[in-house]
Amino acid sequence: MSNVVISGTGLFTPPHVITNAELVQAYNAYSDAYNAVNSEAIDSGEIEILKHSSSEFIEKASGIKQRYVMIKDGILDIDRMMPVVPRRPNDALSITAEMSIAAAHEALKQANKMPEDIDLVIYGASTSERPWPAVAVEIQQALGCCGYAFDMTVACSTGTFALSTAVDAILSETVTCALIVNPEYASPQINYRDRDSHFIFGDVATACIVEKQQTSSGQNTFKILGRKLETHFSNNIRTNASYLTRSEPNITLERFFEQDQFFIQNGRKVFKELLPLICNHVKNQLKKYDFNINHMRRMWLHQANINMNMFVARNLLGRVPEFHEAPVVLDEYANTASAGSIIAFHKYKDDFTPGDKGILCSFGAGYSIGSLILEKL
Ligand code: CO8
Repeated sequence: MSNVVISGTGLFTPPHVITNAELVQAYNAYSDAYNAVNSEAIDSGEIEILKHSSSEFIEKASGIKQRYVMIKDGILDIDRMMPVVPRRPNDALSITAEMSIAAAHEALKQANKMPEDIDLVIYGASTSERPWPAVAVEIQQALGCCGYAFDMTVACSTGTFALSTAVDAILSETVTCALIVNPEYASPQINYRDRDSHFIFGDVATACIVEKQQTSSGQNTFKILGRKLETHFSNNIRTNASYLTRSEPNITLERFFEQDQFFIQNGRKVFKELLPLICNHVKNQLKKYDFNINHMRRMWLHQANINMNMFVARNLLGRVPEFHEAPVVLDEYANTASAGSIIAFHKYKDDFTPGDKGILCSFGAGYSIGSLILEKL
């Protein structure tokens, strides 16, 4: 067991809300217009008619009621269906750096730390605003942190994998205090013309401070008792968005708007294949540290789908969970990829008393699963 702690967390919630009803209204207007323009091809069976989306389906199938977005302009415009994100000059702060810094301020305050106390910044997200210079280095400079910084991605598990990476750096004495930010600027990566996925993601940023127990002076500190990371290759959650797209033969502008340039998943298969992996992962981890699920007051689970979370919690507990045992934030935030389990931890940890334990667990594309057993000090 390590003597490394999470001494602060922070959350940045974007300014705009899009409800299911708004999103469905835009999608349905788009599909009606598409079907009208393509009526002949639809009648001849050349292309398929686009069916309507529905708020009832979205809430029942996913648990999502709304999502936050950084920029709402353009998303509901059926001629665009993409946020209007102005290009920023090179000397302006990146949008995901801005989101990260807002979350970082809250985490630093909670941990009772100054930016100059930080000597590692990890920017972990499912998508990258640009590969270089790393956004983490930009955040390091903007905040005035020391040491070094880098970007990493493990899709939805980036939050837990980044926490674990920070623990390794601290245990190896390379750094003394790490800031991990998980800015998920998902809204420009969603195909709002795709009925199966137009509702899934929202924007958010989270932040965590990780350091040794000896250096921590925050009032809401959690010791990291154990870590377990796991990956298995699967094409069931995928994107082909890549710098290689523009070098494809006969490239056209339309190619950049094909479904594989966004997010593709076989949701049913993900359920079937990932759920047993997650349950075994957590059971094995608890066993390794001589715990069982009854030692855990709470599960801060990845927030992709309510039915998935209820399945995991029910399987582990052997009964239907109470809300406080596996709190849900995806109704308000939607799927926020790597930030989801960290939002749940941030919002639902203040009632813990010293000695209370919980498990922070993320899962998603890869497949990837990451979990940390935490104890309130
Ligand atoms: N409105 C009405 N009906 C719909 C809609 C809609 N919007 N969409 C689909 N339907 C229909 C389907 O066509 C289907 O109809 P039919 O039975 O006639 O064929 C019916 O509803 C049932 O469809 P599904 O079987 O697809 O429905 P599910 O119950 O499986 O629910 C979900 C769909 C909600 C998508 C569900 O499968 C799910 O949430 N799976 C999530 C699994 C998961 O955890 N994925 C992780 C993804 S996140 C991740 O790893 C990070 C990736 C990087 C993120 C990058 C940021 C963008």
